[in-house]
Amino acid sequence: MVFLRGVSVLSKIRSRLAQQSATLGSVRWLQIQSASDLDLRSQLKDLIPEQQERLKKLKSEHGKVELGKITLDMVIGGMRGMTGLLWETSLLDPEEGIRFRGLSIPECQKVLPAALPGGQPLPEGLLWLLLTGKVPNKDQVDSLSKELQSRSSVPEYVYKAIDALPITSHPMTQFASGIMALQVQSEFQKAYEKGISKAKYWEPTFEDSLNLIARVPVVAAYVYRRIYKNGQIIPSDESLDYGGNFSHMLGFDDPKMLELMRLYVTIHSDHEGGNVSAHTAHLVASALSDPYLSFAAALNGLAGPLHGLANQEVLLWIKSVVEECGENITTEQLKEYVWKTLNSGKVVPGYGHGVLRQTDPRYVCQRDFALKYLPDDPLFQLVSKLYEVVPPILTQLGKVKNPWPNVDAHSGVLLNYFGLSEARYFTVLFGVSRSIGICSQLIWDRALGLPLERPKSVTMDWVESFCKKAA
Ligand code: NMX
Ligand code: MLT
Repeated sequence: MVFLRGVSVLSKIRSRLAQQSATLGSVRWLQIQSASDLDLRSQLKDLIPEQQERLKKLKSEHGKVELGKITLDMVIGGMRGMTGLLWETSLLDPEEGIRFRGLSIPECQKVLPAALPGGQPLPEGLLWLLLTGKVPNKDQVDSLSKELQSRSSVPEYVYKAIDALPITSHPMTQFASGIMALQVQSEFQKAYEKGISKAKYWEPTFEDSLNLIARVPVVAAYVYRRIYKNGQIIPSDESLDYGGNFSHMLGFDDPKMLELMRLYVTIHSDHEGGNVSAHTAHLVASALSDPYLSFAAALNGLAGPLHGLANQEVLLWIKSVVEECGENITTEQLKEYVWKTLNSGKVVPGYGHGVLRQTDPRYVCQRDFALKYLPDDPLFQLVSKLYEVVPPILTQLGKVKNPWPNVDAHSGVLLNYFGLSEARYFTVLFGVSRSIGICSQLIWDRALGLPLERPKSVTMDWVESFCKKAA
């Protein structure tokens, strides 16, 4: 029954999304562009002054408007529900999930250019959308694909830096170290050392960001092949798009896996600004650390099990269920297994969220993908069974604010089906995807002149005396 409730939640979300897509044409900024505007940088150059003016006006006209109340619960509760950041590229609604520049995932699947007719969106298209707020046409996306290809060369010392680590180091450690080594080529750092004016900060940030986005899949594929495929590196295929080529460099050429990678990168790219990785990047970049330094810091947050590492934890946990109880596990056995996990003081990975209060639409679109391409896969069936079993148990605990699955509950079984079965590697895929959202916003951070982030902290003594006075 709970599963049916889940399904009815899915269909509610779908019908709401369908309604919203009907109103798509009325979204003010949404424009399908003409084929002549192929240069992303010059598009941004045109957009920046108008957005700077917009922010200036907001500050001068509404700077003192209160956006909410700050309670002690918020201060000691991880700032949940506290509005504290400007993040232009996406916005998360607790009930309906993420919107990229106003577009939901199904809307992106509908309007963003694809590699195949009716196929999954190309991540380059999403990058264009996040940066400009405009839906690109196929020519623009192809041109951006080529531009990223042309920026994708990785210096030899990056591989050497990774090779200096034991092969047993966690893939995220190797990946983040590779990103730090890429920093040697930062254009922002060079420009700052030469004394660049504030008004131009966004330009080397743009260069670093595009270079970084272009190079992360190459570094990530190197880490994968180094650890799991005896260091046999697969060269890039320049005829392929960003997501397709990433899958190819990892060693997976099944056209369905290429489609999965395009979907995967698109949906993991951005999740507004408060999540640990995005917020970390924004904070570090606010000190004018360049995009490489900021993104490497973000990756270290993503590597935590309550954030991006949950995708690793989910597949390992699912495999431990199968190992202990077999693939044909009954609902009763599965319930017992979930309770065993909870009673040993662990969380059920892939369930719950800091903001979402419904099934994550990123879970929904991955489920749709599985229903289309791998409906009979035993691990997919187990994931579906978990959707039936876990939410009522978490609800029964009485403290979990969102008992529904998040993005990580589904990604592992899809990758595993196509042969990418090394769970410890999964968070690197999340990291590659997140470079797109984070770097897009970092360009806007510098274009809008956002300041150093420095919230106030207090001690318990301070709180006690404040509360005494307030009583
Ligand atoms: N299993 C068991 N307990 C849970 C779960 C879960 N899946 N989710 C929340 N809780 C507990 C949580 O640990 C806390 O317990 P306590 O008061 O004893 O510390 C209580 O419920 C209240 O937590 P919430 O307010 O519901 O959740 P919060 O916003 O603090 O945390 C997560 C959100 C995502 C960290 C939490 O739901 C979780 O640990 N989930 C499992 C890990 C996971 O899937 N993370 C991936 C999130 C998505 N991503 O990619 O980043
Ligand atoms: C994310 O994609 O960053 C996660 O869902 C976590 C979050 O939004 O807090």
